[in-house]
Amino acid sequence: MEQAGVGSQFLWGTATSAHQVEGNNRANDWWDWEQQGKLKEPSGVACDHYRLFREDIGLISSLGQNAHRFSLEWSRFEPEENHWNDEAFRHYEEVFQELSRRRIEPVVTLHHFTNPRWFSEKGGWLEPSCVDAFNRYVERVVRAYGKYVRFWITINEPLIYVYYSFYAGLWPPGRRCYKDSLKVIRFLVKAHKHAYRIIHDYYETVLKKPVWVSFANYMVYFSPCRSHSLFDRWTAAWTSRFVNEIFIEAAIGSFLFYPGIFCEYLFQPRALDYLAVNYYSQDFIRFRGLFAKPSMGEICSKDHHPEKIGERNALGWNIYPEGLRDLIQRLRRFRLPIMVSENGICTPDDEQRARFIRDHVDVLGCLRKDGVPIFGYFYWSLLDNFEWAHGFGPRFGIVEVDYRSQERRPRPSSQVLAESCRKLICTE
Ligand code: IFM
Repeated sequence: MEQAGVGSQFLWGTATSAHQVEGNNRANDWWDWEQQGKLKEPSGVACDHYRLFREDIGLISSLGQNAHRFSLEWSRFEPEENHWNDEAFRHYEEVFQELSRRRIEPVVTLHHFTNPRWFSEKGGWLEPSCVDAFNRYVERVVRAYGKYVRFWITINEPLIYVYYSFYAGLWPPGRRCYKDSLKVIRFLVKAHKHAYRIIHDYYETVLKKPVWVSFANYMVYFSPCRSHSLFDRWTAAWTSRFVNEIFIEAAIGSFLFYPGIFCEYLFQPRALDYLAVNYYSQDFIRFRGLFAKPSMGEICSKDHHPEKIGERNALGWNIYPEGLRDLIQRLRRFRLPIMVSENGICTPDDEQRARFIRDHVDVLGCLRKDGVPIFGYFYWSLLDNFEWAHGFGPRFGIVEVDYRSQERRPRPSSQVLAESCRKLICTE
């Protein structure tokens, strides 16, 4: 089955990001933040994946996966402004070669929450020069690795990044400012659009082969806290539109939704070739007041009726596979192929993980039968890893990591992932 122009093979596997698995990413802003004691534990050597990448790729291959999503660490390529590190270029070249030797399709993220220290010290994503700085790096790595890559993800979860780093102040640079948050969203949209153009120009003029570019969109299924309340329902719908679709609308230039804030994107050329969806959970929304700041709704922390909530993961997020169905159905209006670029659960109970995978992949099976062009599924994550401010506590991996010995032990759910994805492919 040709999947809406992206090739015939359904891509499935696992996702990781550099800072969470590689270890010793000393030249980025997260490293500094950790050294300042802002978190309960620092990333340190993490999963030592920078050194153990061959074994880990071997593991991916032995688990039958045909694709792998990972990120390049900008601060390794450019540890000082305009100083490019050959060792980093050689390292990732070896990663791409190993993936290619094992016939594993790479899906490559260019920005996954971390920035080089020098970039942050210059003002980071609040400084207008950020767009050029980011795109200098994009240009270099696209030239270096374009021959290996068909699917790029420019920025991972832009709104999550903005929320934690510029609004809630929990991630570097620790800002708590609504205005700054809007400013950063603008720069991220701009950076994405420039990166999109750079990638397409290079593939069109030099590589002369097709390429697909997107960003990874974090999506939450928002339900009204009190289902009988019109206000809660309306607020949940509004929140969903803002959180789940604002960046997509900006990227495709159809921004009719927030005139005055982002109408500058209206009628700009489309800068999106597929939709990359990161989906984990459901949240309940309660109306606070029409003029409440920063928003008229808030996430309701109240306990809801157990039937309404179902299971939770180890961080207390509500698990709701049906939410994935609804969110993807809504995305159909964009008429773009869809990849689930992250979906996962942190839990000490691997049977719960197996159930989670089955339930979510089943939803994709039904959607595909309905003709929705879903062409990939990536479980988060290959390995247990550094879960940002939560440290190493939450275990997301289908492969268990012993952080003392760096031993890897595939969990039974890794087989469930393989079975579920194969079933999905076979029942076409
Ligand atoms: O670990 C993160 C990842 O970096 C981005 N998406 C959500 C994951 C789980 O919280």
